[in-house]
Amino acid sequence: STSMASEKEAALAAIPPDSDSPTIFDKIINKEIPSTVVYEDDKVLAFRDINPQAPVHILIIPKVRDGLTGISKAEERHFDILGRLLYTAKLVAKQEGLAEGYRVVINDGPQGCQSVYHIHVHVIGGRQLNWPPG
Ligand code: D5M
Repeated sequence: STSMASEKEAALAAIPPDSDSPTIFDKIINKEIPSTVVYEDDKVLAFRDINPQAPVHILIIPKVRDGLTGISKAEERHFDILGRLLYTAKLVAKQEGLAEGYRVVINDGPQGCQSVYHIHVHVIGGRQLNWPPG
């Protein structure tokens, strides 16, 4: 998709799955489809968003979803991975040279415009961002 409107349409069309339905991010993790990886360790993967909303737009995901389809499904067992995802946002932002600032976003559910039900942290920057978001 190529516009904010179509992102929203995709989000509204996406059916929130049960916690074991695979998503396209499994194929990215397994390198079955290509992505531009900018950071990887044993627990998380960071890659460029296919539909960037700014000069830098990176997604950070856990390699094992463990029921974390979205932030609304977080449980105490996810404390460590949630911390890693946010810490990786900082690492990636620094690596991308976003010294003047950036935004870290987690969309949740249809009204939050979530379209992929494998939790992901967006790091968006490289231009002046606006507030409030749409
Ligand atoms: O964000 C889901 C994001 O995932 C959205 O910005 C597009 C991105 N996306 C979808 N498929 C791909 C592939 N194959 N590579 C890279 N990025 C992708 P959400 O917060 O759920 O709206």
